[in-house]
Amino acid sequence: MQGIWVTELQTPSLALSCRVKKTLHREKTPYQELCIVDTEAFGRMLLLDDVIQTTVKDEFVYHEMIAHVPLNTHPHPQEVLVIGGGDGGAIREIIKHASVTRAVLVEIDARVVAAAREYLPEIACGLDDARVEIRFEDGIDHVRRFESQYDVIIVDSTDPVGPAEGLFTREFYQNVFKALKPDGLFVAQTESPFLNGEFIRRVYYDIASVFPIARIYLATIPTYPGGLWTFSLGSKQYDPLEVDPARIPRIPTRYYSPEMHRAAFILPPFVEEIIRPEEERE
Ligand code: SPD
Repeated sequence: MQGIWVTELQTPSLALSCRVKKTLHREKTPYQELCIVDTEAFGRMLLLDDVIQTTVKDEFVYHEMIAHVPLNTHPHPQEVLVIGGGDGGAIREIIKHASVTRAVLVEIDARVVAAAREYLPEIACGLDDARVEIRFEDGIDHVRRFESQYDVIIVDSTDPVGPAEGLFTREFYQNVFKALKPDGLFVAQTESPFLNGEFIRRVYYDIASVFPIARIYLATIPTYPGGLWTFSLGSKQYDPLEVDPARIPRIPTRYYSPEMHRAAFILPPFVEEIIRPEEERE
């Protein structure tokens, strides 16, 4: 192999490597190692602690699916909270919704936002919208402090290791429930069904123990481990499966559509198996 390559060790025996055209930025923040490289295959790429977070070429899939599925499940989302998501991609999608009056971004690491503004402007471009408030604080503490505040909460976190671990606990979901209005809902990124089946099962049942409606949906994200990614949704009232496609506003997107909204919840049998109740398992 020639030249410089960036490698994410996705498991101890599996890696994804991309040839690097240029390293644009590297720093150790108070929270993590932050790196932005320009790759031949996926364009500019943000890595945190050597884990790919987003790339200019495939970020639209993740950001559209983490934002529009919950926002179009709620009939009139106004106040939206994003936990993590310092690159701004989820915010860019949220502010496409005319009903949204306030989008709060709670990101623990100010350096992620600064680097995204400088090197990933096509992703961070919504951060200066007048409806957006950015707070550099811990998302776990933030939801503890609020009651009946948000219509939608989006957990756009790193993998469930280190500081993000607390975003995948039953206690956190109970605080998210409390911070949501009586008809609110939340979604979180929840890893690869090929590599993290037991984790997805545990999260699904924790969400189902707190919210009356729990669902899982999928999207194809080539730079994430396994290439197929899950999102887990907990809702107090609205079921994403009951959304009328005719009611979904046509907003400019490249992966999400009213048809994809429904299709994303159709799970292949091996993913159904991950969340099948214990007594129905073979
Ligand atoms: N394996 C990496 C998962 C990262 C998910 N969050 C990415 C943040 C993009 N806004």
